[in-house]
Amino acid sequence: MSDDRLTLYGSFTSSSSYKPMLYLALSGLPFSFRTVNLKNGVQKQPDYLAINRYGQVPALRHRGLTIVQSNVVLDYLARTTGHFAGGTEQEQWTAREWLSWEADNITNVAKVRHYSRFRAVDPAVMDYFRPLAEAAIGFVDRSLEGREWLVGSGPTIADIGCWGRMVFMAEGGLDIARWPNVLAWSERLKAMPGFALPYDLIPKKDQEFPSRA
Ligand SMILES: N[C@@H](CCC(=O)N[C@@H](CS)C(=O)NCC(=O)O)C(=O)O
Repeated sequence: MSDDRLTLYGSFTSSSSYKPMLYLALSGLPFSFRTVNLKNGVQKQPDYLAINRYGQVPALRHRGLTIVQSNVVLDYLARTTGHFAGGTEQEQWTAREWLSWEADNITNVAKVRHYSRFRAVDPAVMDYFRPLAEAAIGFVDRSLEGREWLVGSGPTIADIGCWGRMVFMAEGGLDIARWPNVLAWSERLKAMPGFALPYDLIPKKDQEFPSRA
């Protein structure tokens, strides 16, 4: 396989994997998908740890480079393939700023979903994380007041990163209808060519994705 071809490692249940998958789907770029079975612990096995020392998905390989951490992968893809980077230099920095913010905050949405779906925790743990998740979604909702996208006048990696990590919110009992601006923004994303939700987009097996020209 050519070194120039993008290869993404991920899992179909993972919001972190969904973020770069969605980027690639919206960009229509060709890429190879390699599934990492989280249930079987493949992410902690030596072969995969050699790719991602944190033992997590996603990971991207391209031109001899290995890029991990979903937001760094988004930044890398925007820089190298030129989509969704933001128009002005200020917008490009603001988009990256959102990614850093989301890693601190929207991650609470992913935690609430994780504890609801995959691992039962003491109710006190949920009592701690749920308000943090709601506050993060609320912040995005207020930021979208009177605007279509988080940064500038078009979609950027900020939208893909923030939406991508909150996409499973309903599995955590967080009803998107409570946040009308977030709901409208999600509908705008859904209207973009190539858009799909995670269970429709991320395969359970290795797959080659052709260019969507
Ligand atoms: N900060 C990381 C988080 C990655 C992450 O939490 N990945 C999860 C799936 S969404 C994972 O691999 N979990 C399996 C594990 O930790 O063993 C990123 O954004 O890439």
